Amino acid sequence: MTPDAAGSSISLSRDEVNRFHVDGYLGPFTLCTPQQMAGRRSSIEKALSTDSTFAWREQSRHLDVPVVFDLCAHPEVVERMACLYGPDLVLWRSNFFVKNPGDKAIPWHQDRNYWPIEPPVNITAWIAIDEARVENSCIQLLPGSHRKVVPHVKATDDMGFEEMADPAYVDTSEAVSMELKPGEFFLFNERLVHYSAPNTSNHRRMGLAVRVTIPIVKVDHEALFEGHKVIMLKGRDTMMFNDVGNPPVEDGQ
Ligand SMILES: O=C(O)CCC(=O)C(=O)O
Repeated sequence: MTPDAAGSSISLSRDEVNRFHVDGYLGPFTLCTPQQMAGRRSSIEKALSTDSTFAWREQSRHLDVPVVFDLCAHPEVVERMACLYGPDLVLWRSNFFVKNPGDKAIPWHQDRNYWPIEPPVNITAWIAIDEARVENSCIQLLPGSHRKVVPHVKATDDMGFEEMADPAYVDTSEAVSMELKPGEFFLFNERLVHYSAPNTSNHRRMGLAVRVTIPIVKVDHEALFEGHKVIMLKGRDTMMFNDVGNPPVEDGQ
């Protein structure tokens, strides 16, 4: 698939762009129907049961699994990102977040705290592979929290990350639960404070977080993994700061 949907009619209204600036997130949007996502799910599960040639099983599988790359590069995602971050878009990472029944909480955090990119500019599309509801720990977020950088401290043992936003700086009273059907996604900024609760339900919740930046940002490839490369999703690599690779190809092509 050609990721660059030239002439695409997918775009954001001025009101939606303003809302992203005010709230730090936007959505949900539809990438595909739940039935279409069901068709992709078994390929994704198969990929997650095999080792990656690049990193660990759940990270950056867009580099070796075409169905994952196609989700990252989907025009419904890329064209909306372009309305917010401009015409040149660089895919530098993706992560599956698989939350099985009983899995721990992901603490309140800002993504920028953890990332080897400079300056820390990123837009994420979090795509629901499974249904994500409050019961099975959909993402919760704090509208407007992207306006300041929050210090992070060592996380408590009941959390799935090693660091978390300092609770003294986080007011969760206005938290919004981002419930999504399979195939829906939302967009958020690298400073938006977000969280997901322990999965106390009896069903899995899997999502794919697609991390996209712009050419002015230098990615520290070595801090990620050997052989790490970015892939242009749209436009041109105007700065040539990063090692650029190609999308994966289907077996037999
Ligand atoms: O899926 C989750 O539970 C957490 C996701 C997250 O923290 C992220 O996409 O940045």
